[in-house]
Amino acid sequence: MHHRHLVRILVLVLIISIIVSASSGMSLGADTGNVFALSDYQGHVGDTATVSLTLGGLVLLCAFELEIKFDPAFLSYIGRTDVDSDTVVNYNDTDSTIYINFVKMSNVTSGFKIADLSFKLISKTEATAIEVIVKKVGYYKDGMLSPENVDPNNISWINAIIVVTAAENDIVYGDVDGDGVVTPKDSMMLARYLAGWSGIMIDLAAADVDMDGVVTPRDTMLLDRFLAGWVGYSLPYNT
Ligand SMILES: [Ca+2]
Ligand SMILES: [Ca+2]
Repeated sequence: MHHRHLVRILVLVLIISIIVSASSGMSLGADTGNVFALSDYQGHVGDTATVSLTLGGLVLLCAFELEIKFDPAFLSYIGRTDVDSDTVVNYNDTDSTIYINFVKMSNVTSGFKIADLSFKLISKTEATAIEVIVKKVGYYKDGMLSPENVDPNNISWINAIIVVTAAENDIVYGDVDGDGVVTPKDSMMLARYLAGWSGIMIDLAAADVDMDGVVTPRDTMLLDRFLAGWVGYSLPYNT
């Protein structure tokens, strides 16, 4: 009886370990192709945003050409700050396009950082994208560059989403949704954000009403007290 119990536990452990290894394999294999990705950023007007351009997925590339486009109404390109020695970065300001060229005599591997690109945040916006466009790719096989062997369906790209909030000295504390006034809607938005609702874009600087650098339920509480007119609760709340 005791022995059978032990066997059952062992079988259970085996099944769990199979599930765990299968799911970790799945997270790696979620993208079976190559992925060019730009990291997201959130900051104030006047800040410098640095986004990393990386290559991930099942990587077998030795050459590629990318175009990176952005909206000059919100961002201005400063330059590249960290770049692989095989990467060439050029910028054309007439069409706000950054041209990335990469050629190496061997294939690069997953998790490869291509370059860091820096932008000045010039105007407030909830979300503006820095778009990656893949023009050409190629990989090395049998000592040959084989651009024709790359299936374009195996290449995907992830744009950066940049959120630009008001300049730091221009923050309306409590104006979580950025419409210029502090209302119960701001409290609702903040509560939803903290509850992890998806698709909630808030002004994190304005939401940090106690200015401790993090947005927490305490900020909601202070905002609610301010909205309810409690004595001594002005925003930002400094104690
Ligand atoms: Ca508001
Ligand atoms: Ca806070």
